[in-house]
Amino acid sequence: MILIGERINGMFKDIREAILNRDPEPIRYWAKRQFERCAAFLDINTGPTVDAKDQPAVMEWLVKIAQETVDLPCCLDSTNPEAIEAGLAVHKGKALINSTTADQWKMDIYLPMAAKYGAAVIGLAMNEKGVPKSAADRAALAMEIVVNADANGIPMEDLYIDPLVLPCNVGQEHGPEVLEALRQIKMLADPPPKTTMGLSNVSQRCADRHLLNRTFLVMSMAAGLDSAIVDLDDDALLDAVAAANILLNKDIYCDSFTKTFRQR
Ligand code: THG
Repeated sequence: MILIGERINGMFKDIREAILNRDPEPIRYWAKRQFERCAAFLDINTGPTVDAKDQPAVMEWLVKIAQETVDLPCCLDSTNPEAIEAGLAVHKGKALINSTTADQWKMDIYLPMAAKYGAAVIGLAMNEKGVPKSAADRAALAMEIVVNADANGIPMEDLYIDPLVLPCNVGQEHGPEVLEALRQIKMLADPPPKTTMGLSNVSQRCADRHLLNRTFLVMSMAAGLDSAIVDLDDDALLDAVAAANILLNKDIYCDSFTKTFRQR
């Protein structure tokens, strides 16, 4: 499982304030903490309160601080192509662009950008009409992204398809469709793209968030999930990933499998 730490996101109050005051300490704290807790990438999102015109500079600042602190690549999370490119320009190693949709005009911006910088890219299974209801419609949009990524010379191991997870208290019928979409995406393309999701979406404004998160994560792993943007501060989530890695034969069993998983 490729774990992407969700915490450097301006939707969280401490990060929002750090950005406002240009205080690098909270960014350094969460970079280090998520590194220690198995992050393979750090999601970096300026959050909803930063003005569009300031987003490129803030993204650049966040990426620089994060990569000065730990040796990890970033998942550049923004709907602003200028912010993504500003992050790519200062990024060390292979970045992950988060994200394009299946809209042609967006793919025409982000896929050449990924090729230019040698970055990987997340493709959301949605378009201007929104998030599809059914697994089949999600998979169809995923295949449009697969075809366009291939045309831009992006190898399938660098494409991460996100079937889009919605909060289960408002979009409960989406849960099984997301699981089925993961299975279909792995069957329809050969070689298949990688898959990812914003796991914490599933439990937003719900009770027992950690239980919902880890239950949906192991179900998704069984359906073909390769990666997820997650809350790495959740001990039970990390243990569930360690167990699922054993049960899906992705890691070799040993009696200390939870402890071994955390030794990066
Ligand atoms: N797909 C992709 N990228 C994504 C998402 C996705 N990036 C953003 C998001 N979704 C994933 N990251 C988060 C981060 C935090 C939360 C949910 C998803 C979250 N935050 C608390 C809340 O809203 O209740 C905030 C708590 C606080 O303010 O302290 O749940 O789906 N590709």
